[in-house]
Amino acid sequence: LPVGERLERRIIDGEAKGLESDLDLAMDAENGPGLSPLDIINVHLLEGMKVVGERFGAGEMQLPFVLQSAEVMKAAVAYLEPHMDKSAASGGKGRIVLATVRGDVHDIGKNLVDIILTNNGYDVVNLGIKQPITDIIAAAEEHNADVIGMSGLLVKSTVVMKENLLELNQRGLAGRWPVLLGGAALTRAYVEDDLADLFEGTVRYARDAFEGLALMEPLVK
Ligand code: B1M
Repeated sequence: LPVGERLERRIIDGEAKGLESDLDLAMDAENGPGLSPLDIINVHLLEGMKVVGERFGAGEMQLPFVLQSAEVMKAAVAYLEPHMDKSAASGGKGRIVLATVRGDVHDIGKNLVDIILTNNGYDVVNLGIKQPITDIIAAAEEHNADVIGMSGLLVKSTVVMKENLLELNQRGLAGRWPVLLGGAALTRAYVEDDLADLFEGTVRYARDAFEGLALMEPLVK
């Protein structure tokens, strides 16, 4: 198999042995395809995760195997991270407090958002997973954030995000931080029509980490 497809298979099979040499080869322009770390992630690793999600959703893959796939994905991203272009990573463009919402453990996407924003000059305070809105607000206050970012992959998390926005309304904090939302269970319409209607501040949807990056500048202003 070509190295890109091999990497895809590694995610699907949760096979970490030989991962680093395949990643090296994928980045190698002489002996391999010379892909950028981000292309490796976006084209191959995420394709593998997509298959994992489909199989899991169809009951063809059990949870421990999904966990193994997630571990390989995380190891691959951690290995690629130092190879990424950090020429714009000086910080100072604005600060985002980033969290996976209460009840949700999925953090691969959130951590990609962290990497992309950090490498492009934003300061990211990454609170981790299962974060209640009270902790997110406290961190946004403590770090004087410009933006609050919430990630969540469960359908349940889309409800939690709505509750979080209502909590910001209730505390009179809706105008203080614009909110960026992302995660596979959200839709643009849900965020930009339904949630935007009830939130008294600004809320935006990012389909992926790059859309999140593009939205940061107008949100920080
Ligand atoms: Co879970 N899981 N999982 N899981 N898991 C999903 C989400 C699911 C869709 C799988 C399925 O059924 N097909 C399903 C949810 C169904 C639903 O809610 N209707 C599901 C389920 C059911 C569960 C459990 C409940 C299973 C169980 O226990 N029975 C459980 C949940 C526990 C909990 O949260 N309380 C669970 C657990 C797990 C693992 C621990 C095994 C593992 C997570 C490991 C980890 O993250 N550390 C896992 C995984 C890996 C998945 C799938 C297969 C892959 C998720 C992933 O990492 N994708 C997932 C299937 C799917 O998503 N279709 C699934 C890659 C990642 C890069 O994408 O996070 O979407 P994503 O991020 C994208 C964009 O969404 C965006 O940018 C990223 C790319 O650029 N983005 C943002 C994300 N956040 C953003 C924030 C932003 C901006 C953009 O700004 C703030």
